[in-house]
Amino acid sequence: MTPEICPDRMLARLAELGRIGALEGGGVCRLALTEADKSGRDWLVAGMRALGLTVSIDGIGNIWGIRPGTGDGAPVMVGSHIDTVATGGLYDGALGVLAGMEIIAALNTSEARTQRPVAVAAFTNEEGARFAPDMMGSGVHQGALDLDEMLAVTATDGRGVVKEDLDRIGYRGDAAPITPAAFLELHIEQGPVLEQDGVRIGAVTGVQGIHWTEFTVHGQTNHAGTTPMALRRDAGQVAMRIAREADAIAADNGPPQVATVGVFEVSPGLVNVVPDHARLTVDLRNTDGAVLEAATRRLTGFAEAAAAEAGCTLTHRPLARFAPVAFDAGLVDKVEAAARSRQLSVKRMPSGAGHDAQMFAPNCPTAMIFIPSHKGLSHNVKEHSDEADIIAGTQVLLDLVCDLAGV
Ligand code: HGY
Ligand code: MN
Ligand code: MN
Ligand code: MN
Repeated sequence: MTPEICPDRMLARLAELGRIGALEGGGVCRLALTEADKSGRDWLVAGMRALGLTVSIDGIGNIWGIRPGTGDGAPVMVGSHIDTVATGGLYDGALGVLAGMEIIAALNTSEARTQRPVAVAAFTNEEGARFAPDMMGSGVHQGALDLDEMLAVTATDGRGVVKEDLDRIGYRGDAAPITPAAFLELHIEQGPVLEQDGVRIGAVTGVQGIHWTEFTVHGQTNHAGTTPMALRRDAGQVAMRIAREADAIAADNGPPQVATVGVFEVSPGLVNVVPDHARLTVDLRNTDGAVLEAATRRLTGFAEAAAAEAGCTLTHRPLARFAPVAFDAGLVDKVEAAARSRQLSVKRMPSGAGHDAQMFAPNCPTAMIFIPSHKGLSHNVKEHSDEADIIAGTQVLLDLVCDLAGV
């Protein structure tokens, strides 16, 4: 019997996971290694076991379940993440993991045997919202990030350390990482392109480069009324200038350059006190690695000069440095062909967002499938994708898994 997706079962799982960490009024918050993340992990592991999968957990808390094949070669792996940002939606990450669960269920129901084993994975801390960098779990799993270094990472809010939080939620395992025969990730586009173009499926060609930098500025508190501007050492003004420079870089480089100041703190935060401390993060991205490197050099050089000019001291540290990644051309072709064979419109496109798949690309044939995001919204509680697109994306993923794993 040919394995078929059961739409109701797939949508029910998405709704069920969406209730874990659900926010009043909609949306989800399952920040990495929090109690909500633990609850999501517990639910997922139970679901994997109920599907008969052999579950493994590695040293950074990545979870994967394997359905055996008739042969014992490397598995075809599908996966993504179940951690979210604080203003998360139902689909970012969850879609790719739960589509994998649905594929296992479809294989089980049809009693199909695959030549290769099939694995479903959920990677730790893809978002990087609490602990930078993002794609932490998949980066360690695939050798792009060092396990001990990542275990020692302190939360950007200063509250928590990866290793302690992993131990607290009981997800620091010892399974050896695996390199699959191929890695596929189904994900919402998180941008406006597919919806604007009226296209159902994105055959993702690669992921743009990502540079995150944290700047910390120290100046001197002083009286807002009595201190002449020339005598101030105003950390807040320096931070604002750095933020404006990030904006200027995006304007000067033009698309696809993007720049985001996501964290911006000044202290002591009092109306009549010149700030003596500021901390900000800048997220720069570009599909061109050389342009991105130059952008980061321009920003850090500007920051150092601005601080010196204002009589402040400045430190900066990289929170993430990921070069652009291209996916396997043959596999991207297969994504396109699989969509077409289901009479789904499809277009090739790069990913603006980072994804776990980018960590597998250097080590095995890797590709991604996008479905449209309503109004291009994501990292927003109103994140939405149509049920028909969710099912279509899952069916394309199933067809690719059956092809690659040999049903
Ligand atoms: O930042 C990103 O692109 C991803 O959502 N972690
Ligand atoms: Mn994601
Ligand atoms: Mn995300
Ligand atoms: Mn992502």
